[in-house]
Amino acid sequence: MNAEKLAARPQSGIGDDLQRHYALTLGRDDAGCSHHYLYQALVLTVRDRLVAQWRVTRERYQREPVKAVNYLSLEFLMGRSLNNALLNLDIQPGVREALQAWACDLEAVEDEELDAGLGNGGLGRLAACFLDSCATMSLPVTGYGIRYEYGMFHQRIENGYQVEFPDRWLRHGNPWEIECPEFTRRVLFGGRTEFYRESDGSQRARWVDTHDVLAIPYDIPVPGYRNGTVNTLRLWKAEATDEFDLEEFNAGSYTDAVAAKNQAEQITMVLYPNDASEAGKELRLRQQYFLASASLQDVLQQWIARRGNDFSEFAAHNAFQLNDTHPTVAVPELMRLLMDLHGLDWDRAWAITTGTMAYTNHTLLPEALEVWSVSLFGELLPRLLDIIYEINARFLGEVADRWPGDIERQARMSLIQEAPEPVVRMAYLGIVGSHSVNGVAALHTQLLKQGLFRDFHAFSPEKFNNKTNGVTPRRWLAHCNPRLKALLSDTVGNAWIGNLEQLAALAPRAGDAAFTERFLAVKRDNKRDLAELVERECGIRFDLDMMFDVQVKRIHEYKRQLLNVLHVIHVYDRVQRGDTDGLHPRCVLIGGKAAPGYAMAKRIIKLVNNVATVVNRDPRMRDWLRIAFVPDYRVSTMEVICPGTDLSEQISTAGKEASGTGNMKFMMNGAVTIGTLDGANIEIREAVGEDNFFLFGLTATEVEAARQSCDPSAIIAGDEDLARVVNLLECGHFNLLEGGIFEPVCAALRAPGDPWMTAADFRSYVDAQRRVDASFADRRAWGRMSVLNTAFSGRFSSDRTIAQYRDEIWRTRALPVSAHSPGVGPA
Ligand code: B1H
Repeated sequence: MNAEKLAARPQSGIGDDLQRHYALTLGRDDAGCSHHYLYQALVLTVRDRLVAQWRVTRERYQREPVKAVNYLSLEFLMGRSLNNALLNLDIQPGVREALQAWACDLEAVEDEELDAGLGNGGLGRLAACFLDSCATMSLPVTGYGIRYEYGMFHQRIENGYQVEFPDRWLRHGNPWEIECPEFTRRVLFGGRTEFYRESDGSQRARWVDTHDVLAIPYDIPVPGYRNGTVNTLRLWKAEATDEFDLEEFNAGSYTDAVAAKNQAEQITMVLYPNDASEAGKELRLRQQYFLASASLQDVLQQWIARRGNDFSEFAAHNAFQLNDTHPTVAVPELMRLLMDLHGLDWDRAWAITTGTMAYTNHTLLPEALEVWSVSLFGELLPRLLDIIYEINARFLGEVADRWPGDIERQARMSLIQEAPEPVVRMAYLGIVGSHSVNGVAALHTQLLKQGLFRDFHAFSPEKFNNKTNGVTPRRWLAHCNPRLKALLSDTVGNAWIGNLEQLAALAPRAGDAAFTERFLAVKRDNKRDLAELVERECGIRFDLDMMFDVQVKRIHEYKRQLLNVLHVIHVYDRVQRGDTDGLHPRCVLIGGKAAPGYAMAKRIIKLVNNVATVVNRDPRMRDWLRIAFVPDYRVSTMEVICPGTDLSEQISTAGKEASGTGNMKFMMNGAVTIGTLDGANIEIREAVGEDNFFLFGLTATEVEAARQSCDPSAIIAGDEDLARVVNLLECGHFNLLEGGIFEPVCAALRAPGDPWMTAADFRSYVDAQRRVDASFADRRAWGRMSVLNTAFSGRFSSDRTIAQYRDEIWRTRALPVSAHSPGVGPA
């Protein structure tokens, strides 16, 4: 049947489909409703509808020669998909009605869904928001990633410490995915390069004696917002080849054969849980190459199926966006595929590679800058190492032409760093192999150009551009905050869901007392939901009249959860001393996961929990201060947290947070920010106006200048409040029965030249918090600020970000599915 007809065919009713899937597909008896099976049956019901539109979308893309984009990422932090699909397909009312027959409410069924936690934090969630925007804007964009058996670990808190548990998210199967074994690809590892002469005399290379692994794709539908488009997220699973087994088998050992199978399948077993730091493990490099190679082969095969072996127009019709350096091994891999398998010469292959690749940088932190030891690289991917050497030789030749005799510059810019041991610099490979290099917020891009990538900027300034991050307003407003959604749509109509800039029409209402009261009433109801979550998860009661002050994100020293805790201790100290003048009661919520190997981050979690124990059980604090650490922070908990937050803590050391995206989610939902001039905070403050943002702290330039000479102990001695706080910490007030456990934290705080400048920013932070207290006490003033934050959050929609990628990097255009409205978002 033709796809349009299939999609347009009158569907049987949702209720009937639900019954059918429950009873027949899943084979369950009707007696009593099981939320678990009902969830499965509902997903299948929704998926049937998506599958039909999916095919229409694919055929639409194939009909027109528009450039297709492939977003390569080791992480896609999708969270839950059911509610999002219902919202985008506009079938929520029908589903609610159908569920009445089962005497079940939709929320209970939705709660059955486990988060797809295939990412660490901002970088992975950004990829997920981008997919949503691309589908909503009808752009031909495919996500390529890894189908990890185990996603981000689950965090429990035991005796105040983080304990990690594996995330077996596929335990009950994944009803969203469709396995496509017919598109299996073969990925090569190990072996060696063999050079030979072609019959025409040309020299060629092939990669031989390899150990191969199969890549099986699993496709997940990505629906656009009410536009008939369904894009694809293709995730690869590793499987052993049959020969792999046979080899070992013939050597005589059945058990060795099975073990070898395991080794191949290890590749997609687990997500590396490091946010902003590189472990340098061989398995990680295997994952990276596995993704890059399978995805590139997939795109090339699709091209060949339609165009044959003529690649002259390939770059005009394909683009690859590299999400950080993690997939940049795609650069030499595309060269290899084009030269060794498809017979192109170097220059033609290089033009195609640089013409299709674009690299996004997400961090300036030195510990996150990926390098791979040349020896490991050469063993695992020998043919790629040859190609990298050749890329480097040609590139350094060009550098030498531009700056004759400047040997130092050549050493600085080399893709290979020689000392202390030779390593491949993946970021440089990304830059040299791409036509576009972008940062993720204005300040970040500027710092890249004048710092980390300075030489490369001097060499090819035209490559560098900024794309400030954004988040999808479908999930982060329409779905997660139905009360505010209703109020906004009631006030400015509902077109904001596809064009967030329209929220600016709210601004004139910020001064309208009746409107701000309604806005604050929504906030209060959302605070009730959040308080329920906190009570359920932490056993701590949050009082709705108190300010909800929230910091949720990965735990990292540069994000300065410690500074937040110092402020909490300061408030505790003030209340104890009866110094409550101008103080406003607060409930402080902190949440986030620490990388399992990051001892300091784990100790900071312990500190938050110990401070919480002392504060929450002190009856004098009751009316002033509560603090909770929410365990297992993830996408689905943020969906409850950001609508119920009053104050958003974005307090990283200036120059360290590339962008941040939680800051944008809070802003959309009407939280006011206290923050430094870092990442996208700067643009948030610009958008909302400086009067509606609580600014504190050193600037990035000041941090750079002051760091070396920074003497925290002198600062502590010179600030009475800070001295008292540090004394409470150092005298063991929060660890009376656990001697010395916070010594590393105290030592870091006092370390001369502390790179995080915690002590240096304390005074400024505490002063800003005093201003927050004063504003919060003035209900009208706070309501106004809160409304304006939502009103001016339009530019932080990922639709705006994607429109910029589309026009300035990808140079592609929308292919809206007919009979539906054209793609939304800024033109
Ligand atoms: C960001 C990472 C990251 N930057 C290495 N870098 C990883 C680095 O597994 N690894 O090896 C994983 C993640 N993540 C974040 O990206 C930035 O810190 C945020 O500021 C930014 O908002 C986000 C999205 O651009």
